[in-house]
Amino acid sequence: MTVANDGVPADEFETDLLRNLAHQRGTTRQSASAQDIYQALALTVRDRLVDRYVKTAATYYETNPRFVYYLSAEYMLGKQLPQNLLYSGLQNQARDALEKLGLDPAELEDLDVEPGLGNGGLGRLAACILDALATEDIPAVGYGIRYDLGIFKQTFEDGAQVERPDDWTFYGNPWEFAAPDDQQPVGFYGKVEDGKWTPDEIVLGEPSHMLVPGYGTQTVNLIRLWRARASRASFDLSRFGEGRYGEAVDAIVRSENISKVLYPDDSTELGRELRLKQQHFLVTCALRDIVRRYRLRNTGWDTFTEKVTVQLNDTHPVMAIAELMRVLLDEEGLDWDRAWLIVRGTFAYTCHTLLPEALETWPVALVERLLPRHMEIIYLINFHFLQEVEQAYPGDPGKLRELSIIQEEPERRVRMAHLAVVGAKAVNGVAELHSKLLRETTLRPFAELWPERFHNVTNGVSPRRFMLIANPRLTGLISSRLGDHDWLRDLDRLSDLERAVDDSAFRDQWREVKRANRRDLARYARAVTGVALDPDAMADVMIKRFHEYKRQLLRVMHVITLIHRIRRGETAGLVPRSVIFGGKAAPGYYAAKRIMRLANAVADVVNGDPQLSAYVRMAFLPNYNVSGAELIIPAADLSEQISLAGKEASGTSNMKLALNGALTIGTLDGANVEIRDRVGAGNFFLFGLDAGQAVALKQAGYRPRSWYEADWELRETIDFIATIDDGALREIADDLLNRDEYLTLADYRAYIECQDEVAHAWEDRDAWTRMSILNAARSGFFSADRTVRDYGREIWHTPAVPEV
Ligand code: GLG
Repeated sequence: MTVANDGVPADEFETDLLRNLAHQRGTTRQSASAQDIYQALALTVRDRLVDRYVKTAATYYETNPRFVYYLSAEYMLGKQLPQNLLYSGLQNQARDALEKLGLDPAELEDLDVEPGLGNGGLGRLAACILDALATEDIPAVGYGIRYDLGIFKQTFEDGAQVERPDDWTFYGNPWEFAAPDDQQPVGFYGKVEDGKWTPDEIVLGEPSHMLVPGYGTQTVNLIRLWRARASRASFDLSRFGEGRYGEAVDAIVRSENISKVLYPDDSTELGRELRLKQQHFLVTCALRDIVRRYRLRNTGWDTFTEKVTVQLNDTHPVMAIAELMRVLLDEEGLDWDRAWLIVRGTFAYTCHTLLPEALETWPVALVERLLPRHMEIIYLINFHFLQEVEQAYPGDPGKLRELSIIQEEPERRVRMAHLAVVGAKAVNGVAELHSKLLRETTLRPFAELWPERFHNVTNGVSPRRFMLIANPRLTGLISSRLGDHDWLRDLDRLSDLERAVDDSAFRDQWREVKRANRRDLARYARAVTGVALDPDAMADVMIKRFHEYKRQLLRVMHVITLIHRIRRGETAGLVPRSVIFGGKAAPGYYAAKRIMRLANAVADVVNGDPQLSAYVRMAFLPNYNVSGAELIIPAADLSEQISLAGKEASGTSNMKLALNGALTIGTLDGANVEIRDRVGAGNFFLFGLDAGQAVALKQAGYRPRSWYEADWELRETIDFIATIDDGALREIADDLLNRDEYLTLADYRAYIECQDEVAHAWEDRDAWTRMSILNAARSGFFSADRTVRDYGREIWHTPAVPEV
């Protein structure tokens, strides 16, 4: 497809490419490796974006706007090459130039490595938000950690997840600019005397930045990632001289471990300490950079909150509140009240969970040892805060205990979410239901104290990443219908597709696109798993992190139910399905990994038996990541969003799938609620308990075994799990019968019946296509552009700054 281009003729691009090959890679066309060509190509594209960045920076200097600084421990950026080619409008020139040189663009794209600097939804949301900020011309910088090893690579051995390191920069990363001369010192440990901190260990934070272009605009923003470096004196030459090579680099390794891996295993004391070190490292580097940038354009502290707003993506960067206080008090000499006013005017906090166990807390003893001055400051913040609580609720020690930043029992810990709410001007949840439940449950005492501080900003996704890049066929079809492709930055325009629903030729084309996408997916699935999917079967997709609350187990239980029905010959009403799973489990999360093993075992059963595979085939696609999402989502017909209601904050794959015309089968959880409201109840398969019913059932004393006893098909399903192997998977069945924390048994029957409805609906393919089109047409709201506009209006108050 064609998008606005920079008017660079192909031969000019070719000249630049060859020049980069010579000047940057020091090689010639004849002797260049594929990696050389890839790097030269990336640099040629990057050069064009730099030209735009220079103009954006000039505009920002001239207008001195308020900046949004987005602090996140995770970013799942996705491949940069296809995005930057599209955003710079260079893809045609690049393709022509490569073809002239006898090179295959697809092969080069394979060499582009996706920086997997995140775990799941939270990290990908951060990437979508940066994309939208630039597209909306909002001055912004994203801050994060440049982990040497990103999210592990997942493979399966005997059905079990195996993790391997992801050395994503092994051949170098052409998209980043390192700035070793801009290192920032970060202190740890040590002592505090008279309010002055002398750290024992200093690690250097070295920034590098990547460009974040907006789509259909000239704006290019930055993401700045920090890696830990040991100071120069860290190498122990005398030890080395004595042949003690390992010890000679001990200090270097210790310092540099801080940015070695994404989310180090925190099941050990040392792992937890490393994790807290990472958080402090990120916020110290980011704040130093933010203050430096502020001073480039302003003087004094009076205008700081007018020019700076910092969004904290979950609790991971919340130590920034104590760190900015420290900078203002200890380095800048401000008094407490003034410093606090500035801090309170600077930060806003996004909460991404409802699970109380997911709200971070740190042992006071650990914080005291690692960051003694920060601990003092947190105590002081708490002291002032509890005075305010005492005024609001005189003589109510229960309130003090409930709200305090410090948890006393069973161990003294710092509650990071409490620190965040106390130190921020605004707090938001990520979907309507989530924000409501935050106010009513997880953060209720705060919402009662400061109702005005609480907001909702429903998540959104980048239509560029998940439609234009992921699904060029559907994007092309929509553009031909809407007359242009500007809808990619004005997603509400998708509503114009409603009129196309009655056009049978359009419906045929829509179906053909889906089929072609399923064919691509089948080819991929065959290559990586050996499973032959039928491109005409319904692509029934569940892609997300493996977590018990998301209930991948329920999905597998439906497949087991189908196995029994088919074997009994009850095939009336069944339709052929490709059941597709993608997702990783935290390496130490035993229960989630057990569910994966079950899924793989069930896949072997159905794929290995022709009687079964006539109706169900199952592929668990390994190493699900952004690139995997780009392949799976366009092919999907059915989107599985089946978490226990009240557990999923928002979900974002639900939005990506609906935008690409998948119908949702789901509970009233997270953003499912808003998706259903928008696409219409008739175009959404709803089942199961709602959040209130789930809580009530638990309170009434949930006995999963009685559900088992009352439903013979459920019994058959669970008995199958108990006997599928020689015992290990039996634990799943035992757990379901005795505990079933996420009410799987209670929702089983409703889910199975709903899946029967799905199958019935699929039989009328034309009616399904109508519903599919309506899902896309009515999902424009779920653009990340809308999300950042909501943040802008409700929280940041940042006007857009298009280039002057
Ligand atoms: C979370 C939640 C998801 C949410 C995502 C982005 O679990 O429901 O969609 O953040 O807000 N911790 C997460 O990944």
